[in-house]
Amino acid sequence: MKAQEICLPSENETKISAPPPLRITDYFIQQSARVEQWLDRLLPGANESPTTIHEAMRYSIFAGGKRLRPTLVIATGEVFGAEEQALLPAACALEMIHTYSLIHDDLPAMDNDDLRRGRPTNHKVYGEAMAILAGDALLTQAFITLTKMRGISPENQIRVIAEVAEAAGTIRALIGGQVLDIENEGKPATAEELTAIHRAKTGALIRCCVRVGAIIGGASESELEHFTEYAEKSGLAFQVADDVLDATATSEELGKTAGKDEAAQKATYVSLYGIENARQHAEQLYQEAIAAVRQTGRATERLEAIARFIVERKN
Ligand code: GRG
Repeated sequence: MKAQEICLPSENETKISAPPPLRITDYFIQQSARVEQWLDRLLPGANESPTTIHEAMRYSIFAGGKRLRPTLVIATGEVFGAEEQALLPAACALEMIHTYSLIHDDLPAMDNDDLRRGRPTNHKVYGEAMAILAGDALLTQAFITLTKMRGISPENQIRVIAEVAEAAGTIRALIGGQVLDIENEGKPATAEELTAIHRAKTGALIRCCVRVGAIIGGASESELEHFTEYAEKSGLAFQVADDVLDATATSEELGKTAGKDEAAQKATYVSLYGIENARQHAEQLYQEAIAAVRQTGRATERLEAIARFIVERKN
């Protein structure tokens, strides 16, 4: 309900004050706790043999993190009143894939990083071989997890599995984006090339989260298009904000090494546009994202607040 539509109660009516709307940071805290409970149940226990791999998987997944991707699945599903028993396994599967990509991204053969989510990276603790396997195992566990969805039709479950597999793959997707990123290292990139890399490397998974939430909720094809546009704009805004943070925040604030882009002479939105223009670009993407989702006529305030969070976040 919009503010101007709220009717004041007459004097003899009992005043029942509505609970204040949940602040988006509180919503993230709530959903993170919920996701972590489910992750704990969905992952093999740390005492399960062979214990080293299960410890390594759990080390990175329970190291913190904003839980943006699972929160997007849940918030989108909630727009349609989707079932928890379907939404939460999907949300956890996407967090497992995201965490696998972070473990592999930090490896010496990739970004060679020592710090992630405020802790030593997986390979620093468990060694390179175990970190590779922990990433592989999280990716595999994600698909096991998707078979555990309940309260969803078999057709929609298969659609969800296909969406996730494609987003983690090579064509305009996670691995493909990483390949483009590696091949463009040390070369100047145009805005179009940079956008193509980020649409794939970062954007595909974010897009997938929103689409999966909408599919589980039973969105119509036209609704799915609007939600997809929201997700694509938000995904790019996420990456622009990430480039700004890499240039402006400290490693302590980020929980990962700051200033890496400039040190590696990487093409970023900041190197292309400068910090202020990059911020404005993120703001414009945010406006486009919320305009897209509002076209559904659904109650999308929470998704709009998440898009705002994406551009204003501090880590
Ligand atoms: C190596 C075969 C193989 C596949 C992996 C490494 C990889 C493919 C893709 C890289 C994906 C990647 C690391 C993209 C960067 C996206 C990004 C800015 C991630 C950080 O996300 P946040 O800020 O992290 O949401 P938290 O820790 O909060 O979850």
